[in-house]
Amino acid sequence: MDLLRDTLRHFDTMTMNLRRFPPLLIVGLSILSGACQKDEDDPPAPTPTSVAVALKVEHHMDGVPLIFDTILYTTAAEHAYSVSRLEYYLSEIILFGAGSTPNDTLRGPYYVNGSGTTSFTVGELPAAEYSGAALLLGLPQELNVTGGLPNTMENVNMAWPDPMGGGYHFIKFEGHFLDGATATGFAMHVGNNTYLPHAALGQSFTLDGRSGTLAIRFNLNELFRTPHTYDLSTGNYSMGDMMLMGQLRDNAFDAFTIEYRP
Ligand SMILES: [Cu+2]
Repeated sequence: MDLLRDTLRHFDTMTMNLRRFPPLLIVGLSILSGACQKDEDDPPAPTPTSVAVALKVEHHMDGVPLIFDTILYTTAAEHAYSVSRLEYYLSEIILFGAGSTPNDTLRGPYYVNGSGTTSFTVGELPAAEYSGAALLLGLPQELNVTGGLPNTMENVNMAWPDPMGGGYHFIKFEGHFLDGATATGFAMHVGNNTYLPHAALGQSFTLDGRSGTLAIRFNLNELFRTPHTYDLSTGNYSMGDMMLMGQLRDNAFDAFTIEYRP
């Protein structure tokens, strides 16, 4: 009985409240509920809109993974070589949309150390199809000035000397190669905006809604070939040498590939 009385009282209050509503508002409410009704007939919205993506950089020589300090690899000019240091920046990674997918850009810069930091958080990217990517091996012009990056230990160690133009090394790639029977050191250092390497990554990929890893693979053998066959025996120290830095810049164009692993 009490329940019934409560319900009746509640109903009464509702009618009272309704009576107090201005007529216009009631008309408005009816239109709104009508609109809701119509929405239910529409097809459901597509589900995945963005995907949590981790960026990972991998290093290899024609498919053989990079192992430091071991003469295990061969340049196009037939020099056996090892790697003792690999540090560089990646920036302005443009993911090219396919079809109606817009381009997306991971600006970075990402400081990569082959024996240290190779993974990065990039957050969410639109779930869609992509036709490939492009990137800078180094820094965009506006950051490549002395003091252009935060004064972390890594960045300070990557500084390019002011007398040589300032800014930062784009890459430090060092090791040893066999010149005849003699193991000789090499240092491939590149800096200066003129020698900033641009790379094109032609592989298409799909972010299908499952979170995963966007892998950028750097084939270091490519730095020694196409279009220039780089000869370590006549150019084992590139820093400040316009011809050698120009060769490394050009050769880097096809040194990277990209793939997505859900
Ligand atoms: Cu240097």
